[in-house]
Amino acid sequence: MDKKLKCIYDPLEELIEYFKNKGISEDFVSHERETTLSPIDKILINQIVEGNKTNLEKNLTNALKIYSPLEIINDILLTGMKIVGELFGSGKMQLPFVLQSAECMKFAVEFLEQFIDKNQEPIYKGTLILATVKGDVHDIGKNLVDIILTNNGYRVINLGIKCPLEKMIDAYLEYKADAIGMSGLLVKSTLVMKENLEILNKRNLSVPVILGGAALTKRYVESELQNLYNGLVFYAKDAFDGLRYMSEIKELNRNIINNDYKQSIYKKTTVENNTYFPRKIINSTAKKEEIIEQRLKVEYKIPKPPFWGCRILSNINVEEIFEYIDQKVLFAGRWNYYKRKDISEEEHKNIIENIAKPKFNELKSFILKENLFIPKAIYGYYPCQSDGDDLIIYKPIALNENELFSSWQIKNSSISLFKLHELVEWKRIKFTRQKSGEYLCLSDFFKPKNTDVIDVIPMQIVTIGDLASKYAKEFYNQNKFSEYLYFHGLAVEYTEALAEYIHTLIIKELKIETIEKIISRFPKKYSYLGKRYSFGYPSCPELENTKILFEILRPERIGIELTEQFQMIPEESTNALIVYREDARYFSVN
Ligand code: B1M
Repeated sequence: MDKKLKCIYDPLEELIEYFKNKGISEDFVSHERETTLSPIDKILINQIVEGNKTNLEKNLTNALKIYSPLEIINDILLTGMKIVGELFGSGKMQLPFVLQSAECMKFAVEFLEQFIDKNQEPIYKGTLILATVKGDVHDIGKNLVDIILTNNGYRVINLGIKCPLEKMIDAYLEYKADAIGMSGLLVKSTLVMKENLEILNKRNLSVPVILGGAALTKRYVESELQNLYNGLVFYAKDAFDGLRYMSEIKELNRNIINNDYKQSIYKKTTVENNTYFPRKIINSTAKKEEIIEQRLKVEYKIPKPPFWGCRILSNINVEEIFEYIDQKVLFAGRWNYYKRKDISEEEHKNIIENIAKPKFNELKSFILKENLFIPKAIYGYYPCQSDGDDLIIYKPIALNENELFSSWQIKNSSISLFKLHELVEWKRIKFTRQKSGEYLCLSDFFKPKNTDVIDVIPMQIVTIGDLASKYAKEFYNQNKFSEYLYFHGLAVEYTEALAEYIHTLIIKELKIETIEKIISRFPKKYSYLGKRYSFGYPSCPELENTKILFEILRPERIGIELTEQFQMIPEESTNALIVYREDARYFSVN
């Protein structure tokens, strides 16, 4: 496994070169620090900041002639990590390199451990119990927090994913921890976090709690959750926020807990406004029914699907899907190479060309060689009509249950579009309607029940298999933190790309009128026509509807399972409904 995980290209070296050319490398150890540091201190600090393991053991052995192992860790190496934090905070260093420094720190600490007196208790800056909450399987956010805190001198008890509160409380009491960190990406997880805080109240526990994850907002945590919780609760937007709060909590433990201190913490941060405003505000005097009625009257042509029912695709060209990856999202969003304010367009372009793209190509070759992504999909076309906020999915009367899960073979018929009398209601998807503005609801984009015209809804579900998650985890377990981030980021964007590929296939197969025009504008991505809506996203937040999609497509056949909390296993899987109409657009119902 070790050999497989080795990556030939080292973007860190590129960045160090790049920073060196800008004179930043020499500046890692500031003048103020420099006066109190010996040459070996400086060498080690620089190695941590640069994430450079070359000769590290030799240099640590030299340092051991002067210092004890704990002095090296606490006074020298942690100074390096502090500088890393400062560089990250000021936007001068990006996440993959922070992780490379953490890797170097971990390596150094593991080397020094053999020289630490076994009877000597390790000294930690503090202890955090960390877990992804009950029902949520997201791992990477929590693991990044673990990496950053552990390598900054904290003890982290990582309890894993889907963690019940009782387990966190037991660990909190056992380790006499300073705080509990709860992570979760799902909207549902924010409710679990709330429930957890209520239970902590009932148990008379007022342990400081740090919360993190995409569905949380600062406002929700610092107003609603703080109002109900007897202890302190903090919102951490990233791992370094978690680090900062741990240090504040430790400080707090040293002070008497009083409101002044608590307020001083909150004053430091401004509350974001995450309110959603509908794109188009319609005359508020217009009645809801009129607005919806108008929308339903829009004339449009219903495309003919090439088949009804579904098809399984198991032989997808693995390499072709890489073409569909949105590299901007991958590089900026997943790998953190976004355009920082302090660098020019030119410099950012250099980073993308010389660091991000070569890393992409290297990982791509590695993944293809080792067959790590196995893309599979089920997609299909179904007759449907809307009924208020619901979408009715029909099945042909002529077919029995077993015949529904492949492309439909209907005897004595050359069906292009169905007639209502040939169908019977099969499933019903309940959507949510906006409560104001345009009163939009996804069902409005399909022909209504009273028209007798049968519409078509394409559906899809894709997965890249479970090897990707296993490999990502392997990088993490082997302390290859930056590779973990790169690999995980690429795997999730590849999953998105696969969904995009199937979406495009559907648009092509439906031969929607304007496709030629769209193709000429976007040689690779034509999915701007029609929209892909995934359950759990703002236009259709009802994650539980995934169950209906499973009943229609039966994705167990390509290895996808659904958990009780409507999460798909393998993690790198995603599903969607396609609305083919040109006027389809994304909106939020909340
Ligand atoms: Co999707 N997804 N996704 N997804 N996805 C989310 C999570 C979502 C929030 C997007 C959205 O609505 N805007 C949404 C969930 C909302 C909900 O619950 N309803 C969502 C959805 C709906 C879905 C699907 C259900 C869509 C569908 O198919 N119907 C589906 C489910 C997949 C499944 O069941 N297996 C799905 C699929 C996917 C992909 C496969 C394409 C892909 C991978 C998913 C995966 O990794 N399991 C994916 C991705 C990439 C995302 C987003 C865009 C990014 C997630 C990520 O990897 N973040 C995400 C939206 C978003 O986050 N903006 C989204 C990187 C990670 C490092 O960040 O975990 O936030 P994060 O951790 C950060 C901080 O939050 C903080 O520090 C960390 C490091 O800096 N932090 C803490 C976190 N915990 C902390 C604890 C602390 C301190 C700090 O304590 C001390």
